[in-house]
Amino acid sequence: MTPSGRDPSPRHRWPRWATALALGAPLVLAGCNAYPTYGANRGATKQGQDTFKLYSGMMTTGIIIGGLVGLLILWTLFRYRKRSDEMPRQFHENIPIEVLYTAIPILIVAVLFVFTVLTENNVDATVPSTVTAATGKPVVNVKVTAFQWGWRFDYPGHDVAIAGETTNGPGGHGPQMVVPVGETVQVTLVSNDVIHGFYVHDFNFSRYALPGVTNVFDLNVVRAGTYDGQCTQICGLYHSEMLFSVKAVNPPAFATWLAKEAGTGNAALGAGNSASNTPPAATHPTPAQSTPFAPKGTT
Ligand SMILES: [Cu+2]
Repeated sequence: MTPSGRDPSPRHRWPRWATALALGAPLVLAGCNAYPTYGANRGATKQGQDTFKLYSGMMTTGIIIGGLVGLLILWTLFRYRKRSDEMPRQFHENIPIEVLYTAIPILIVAVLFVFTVLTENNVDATVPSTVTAATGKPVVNVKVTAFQWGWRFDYPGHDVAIAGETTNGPGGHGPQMVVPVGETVQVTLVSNDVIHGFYVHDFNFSRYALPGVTNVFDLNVVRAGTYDGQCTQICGLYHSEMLFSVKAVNPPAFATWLAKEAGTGNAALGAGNSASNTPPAATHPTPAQSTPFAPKGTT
């Protein structure tokens, strides 16, 4: 054995279990679909699940790389710690290592970039609204109009509209948009006045509602349930109360609901809702509409 007791070959320095972990962990994670959440929502829509997988994958990659870098730093600290007053070998550069530590980060960023673009394309993809006849897969169209301070959900061709302001509506959570599970819901998002944001936490999804701009996106809800949504752009006095919810039900229940609403001409959401087939009277609350929004404790 040499005086230092070290084997100069680096091949034996990398424990086999570490190699197996570094190479095997991503494969295992990808294979058994066990994406760790890291506190994020798994997504109640196909699009939201795609976003979640990207987030989870990015976090896992970051943790593995961060851990690897930490281990390498520790290893370097111990491996090359000062052992004597003898001057260590002096040299200027190590071209292979420099090429390696430039190429590897570029490769990592490139891979993450590709996954990001693919996910964005999946989330932004919209099926043509004529797809119904072609594939037999229904597309439910909902026109969502944001206004100060509420939401209006129109179901074109069905004579159904739901409009509500701030915290009225089911559970004090604004107007409710009803959609079927397992079908493509195509949302056409517009704003009547200022910039608003259509955001549903459980969908991992947010999109601007811009005056003069029409944003179209698809939602494929995969789990029945009621999901809270809210405006995410500060849009005036009652922005914080500009709530809504999305109720996802099975297709037969949705068809029944749609027929019932079309039959009555009103969206029966319970007392306190300004729900009708006529557009909101004004972009801004009328004096009568404003009453419930009077600042608390001033009456
Ligand atoms: Cu808003």
